[in-house]
Amino acid sequence: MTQKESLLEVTTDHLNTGLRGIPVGTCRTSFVTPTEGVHYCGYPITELASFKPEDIIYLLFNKELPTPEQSAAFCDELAVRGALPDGMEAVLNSLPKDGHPMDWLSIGIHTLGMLETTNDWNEDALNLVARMPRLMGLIFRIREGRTNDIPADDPSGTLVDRFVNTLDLIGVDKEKMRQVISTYLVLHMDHGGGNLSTFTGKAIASGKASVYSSMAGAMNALSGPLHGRANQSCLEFVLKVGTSDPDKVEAFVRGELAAKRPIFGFGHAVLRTEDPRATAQFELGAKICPDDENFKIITALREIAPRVLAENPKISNPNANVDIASGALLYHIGLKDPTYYTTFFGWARVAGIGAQIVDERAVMRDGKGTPIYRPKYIAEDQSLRHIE
Ligand code: AMX
Repeated sequence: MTQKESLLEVTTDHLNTGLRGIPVGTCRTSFVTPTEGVHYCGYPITELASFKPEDIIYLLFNKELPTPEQSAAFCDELAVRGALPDGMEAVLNSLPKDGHPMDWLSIGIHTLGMLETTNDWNEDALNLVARMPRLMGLIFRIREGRTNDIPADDPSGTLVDRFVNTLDLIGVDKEKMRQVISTYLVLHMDHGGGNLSTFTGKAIASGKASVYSSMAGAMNALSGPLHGRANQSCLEFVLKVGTSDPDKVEAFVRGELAAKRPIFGFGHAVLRTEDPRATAQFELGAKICPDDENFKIITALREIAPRVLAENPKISNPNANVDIASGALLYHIGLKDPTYYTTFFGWARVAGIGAQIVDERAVMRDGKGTPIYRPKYIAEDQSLRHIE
């Protein structure tokens, strides 16, 4: 965008709408279209779904996919950055065990910043990316009281390996676990500039709070049931359906709608087709767990719910969204407690939000960065004619 052009005429109708649709900035990492969903740096997500997470993180930070040599060097760089500072475990050990895992994640990230900050945007963002797998694994283990014999971290492993090794669940298929988490991370890393958690993280960073403080705030935003926590609700919904019998599933869907409850895992604010991130997860599920009961339920829902929802002309998109399948896959690999699911979303988003914070702080406006966020609020007792 080189010349001044009007993007939107702001009217009183825009007030108290949560800034919906109001252009406020540019985003270098991703955008969402109604037909192909999210694109990372110009690539539609369908083309990226099978890449390894490290390559997508490289893409988001560098705006180009790495060559094999660059990919190997970046993995080495993450290994060097990956060790958690001393003191982290002691803080996690002191947290209330019944606190929500998202609160643990936020406090964990904040604590990392208190223990060690370089105050360089790019350094801190990449250090945080590299430290997330160990932090995630420790949150699970310490929260669940599995504090004996936690395997030592090996930062030279892949990001996903380091989480799986720290978690060290017995009796699970660790290869499937790696596949599901790897795909999950890639699909969830970024989603444009204006979603609540990304916007919140960038807003906090605009006051020059550290990457860690900004990311902890972003995680708090993500934890809300209308935002990231929808993936927890979605698996709870699937468990409530409880059957893959088509007639019973249809009756269940109609019953929920009659009771004015949402059909979780369907609908989208921007997309007008099935979310390609849902399609990718269905493809993975068909490969690794076609006979899993929850996978059969979501497969039945995918067939039936769009037809039923389409009977309501108000619903702009009756198709499956990203949250329909992720919970069933995480459950299948042995992660049975849905209260943890949003932490995986948060882990993935640390890459996208981190890259966007670096762009806004160190790249935009020829490196000067965007100014501190300061949208205008109109006092209720004043005439609104200022903006008419
Ligand atoms: N079940 C029941 N009602 C639905 C619905 C669904 N799956 N999807 C849309 N609707 C309703 C809306 O609540 C709205 O009703 P209202 O006019 O009475 O307020 C009406 O249909 C029109 O909504 P819309 O313009 O099609 O969508 P939206 O942008 O307002 O909402 C979303 C989008 C995702 C919040 C909504 O589809 C929804 O609540 N889905 C179910 C919950 C869910 O899956 N959340 C995860 C979202 C994950 C993501 O990808 N963002």
